[in-house]
Amino acid sequence: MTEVEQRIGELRSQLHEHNHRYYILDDPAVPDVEYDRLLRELIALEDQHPNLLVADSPSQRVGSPPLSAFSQISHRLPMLSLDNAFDEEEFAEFDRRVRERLGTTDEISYACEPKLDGIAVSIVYQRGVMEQAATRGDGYTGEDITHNVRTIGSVPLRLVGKGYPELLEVRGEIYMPLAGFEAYNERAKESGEKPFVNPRNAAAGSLRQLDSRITAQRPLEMCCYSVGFTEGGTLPGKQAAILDQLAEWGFKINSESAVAKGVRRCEEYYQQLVERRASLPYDIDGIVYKVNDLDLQDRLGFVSRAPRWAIARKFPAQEEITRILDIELQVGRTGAVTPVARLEPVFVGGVTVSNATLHNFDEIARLDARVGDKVTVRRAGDVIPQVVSVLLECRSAASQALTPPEQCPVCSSPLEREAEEAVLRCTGGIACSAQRREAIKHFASRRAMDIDGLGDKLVDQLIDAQLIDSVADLYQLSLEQLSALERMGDKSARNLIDALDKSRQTSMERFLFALGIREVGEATARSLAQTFRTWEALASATEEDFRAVDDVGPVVASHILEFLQDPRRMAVVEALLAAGIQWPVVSVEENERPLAGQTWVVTGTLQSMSREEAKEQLRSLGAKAAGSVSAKTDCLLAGTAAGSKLAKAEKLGIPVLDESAFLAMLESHA
Ligand code: 9MJ
Repeated sequence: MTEVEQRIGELRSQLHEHNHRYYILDDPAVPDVEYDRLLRELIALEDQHPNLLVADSPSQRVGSPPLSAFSQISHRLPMLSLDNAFDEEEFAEFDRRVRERLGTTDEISYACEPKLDGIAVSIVYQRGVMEQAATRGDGYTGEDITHNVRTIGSVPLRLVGKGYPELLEVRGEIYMPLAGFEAYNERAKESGEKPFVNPRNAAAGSLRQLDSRITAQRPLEMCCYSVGFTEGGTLPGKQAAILDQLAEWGFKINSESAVAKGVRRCEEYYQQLVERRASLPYDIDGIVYKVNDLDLQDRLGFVSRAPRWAIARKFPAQEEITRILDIELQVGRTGAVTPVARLEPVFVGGVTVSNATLHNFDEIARLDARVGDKVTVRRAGDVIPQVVSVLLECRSAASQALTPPEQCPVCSSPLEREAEEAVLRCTGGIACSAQRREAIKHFASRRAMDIDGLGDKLVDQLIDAQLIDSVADLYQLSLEQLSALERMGDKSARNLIDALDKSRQTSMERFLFALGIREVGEATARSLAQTFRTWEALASATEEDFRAVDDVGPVVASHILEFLQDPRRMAVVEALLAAGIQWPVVSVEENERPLAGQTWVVTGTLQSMSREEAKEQLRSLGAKAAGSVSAKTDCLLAGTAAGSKLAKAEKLGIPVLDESAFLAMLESHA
């Protein structure tokens, strides 16, 4: 072997390993720059020695010159579709048929898997090397998308471990995770390209490229859920064990998969996943239940195009068609004018939706949305409903495009549009009653001053009754004024006064966040509070002082200064401080705090406090509270019913604390 051959071999095996750790284990061993350096070295060597290039080289992930057309591939075993169950009763019916066919009254064990909403593919490995990938097509013949699938990081080009069959066909779903989808669309909109309507279309469009260098730029993932044709080897006899085996060979499998015995347990699995659907990092459109035992699967067999041993329990649709009745303009806390579509009510994503945001006037122009149009509305999880597209073919000839306004619809101040920004903004500031109204709602909200019982409706009621006009007026409210309000009993009035009282004792970061200074979110408020500690110190700081604070750039600094130089806003702050709002001034230096430099993750249900309160406690001890477990996590605080985060922490060997140990730790630092 020449020196070059040897070096190429080393680089390939290092890159395969790094890739597996990054995409499958979520535990990268080297920083991205090091990976890129190794990859560049490999590509350079292969360019100089084209005779040494092989199809499973990690260099092939960057894509290859375009094909002229897709060729067809016949599946060795047909790729079946799934029957659907739309409610619990239909699933129970399916389970009855399964048991009847098997002649048993015993409860059946089902492998339960989230049903990813992507593109089904088949990938063939010969002696552990990826050889061919195809779409499902009509189930018998699909399109050859090998060149594109090779670019997907979570698809192993070469299997790891041992014992895989000589010929192995795996099946799974290629999808675009939500974060990647949103980032892609953001960039597409900025550069004037057409964004994708949903993650599924994004995955389909990305795989339909003849030029795999384009696919390589798209944030796609592949998750395996079954084995198709095999030759020369044996596989476990249970679906769940097959998934574990696939993971050992280097495939990504879904960490939410579980086995449930009997209809009731399957329904519990459904309920907990429906509840968590919105917080998953990818779109799912249901759950696939598969009879776990492969011998039983064989006995059940197939009917026409679908197996008798599996069924897809569908979630409520996340997209529906309805009509725009009107387009109204809302003025937000920072003056941003948001066009909102009033819709003919429609049931979507599990709720009735009658409003959807249109974001801004650029978005209206891009969609070409008009009053009277038929539109597709999407509501995925907790996100606010969106208008995703207009059915132009249904448009009436009389419809008219909307022209952006020049004045605030509430206070008539001129609207302005900042460079690089899509939003129109009311220049009225605190003089605009809409901005004041939203500012009060924000001030009272849970993450801000956390004034218990003071929700949006009550703020509206207080403003409409002319009892308050700015946040400072909240602390002048009397029991008599409140008790006199409609739908407000003496007890509720008392509770609100108590809640207001309680909110006077706060933290500087909550107060700063509550003021609603543009671009000052919770993290920035925290940094500002840690730096300045008192209002006086902050109010007398210079632009330079602000720029020296963590995550404060020139834009944020200018917004803070603008706030401090606005006499009306400063009068409100003075009134709030005079009303008794105060916080303890922490004296411990940042890096002297007991958990300084550590990153913690909180998961599961805690009995003695909310997760948010636990995070606040951790931050007060100097730790950072992160949202997900990674190799960088120092400790996981796990309450009851902790799920995938706990599993991941255990896999990565990260220390886990239960609630009582956590309380003991807090006690020791008190
Ligand atoms: C998806 N889409 O996630 C199946 N699927 O099994 C899972 N699809 C399937 N399994 C047999 N997890 C046919 C389709």
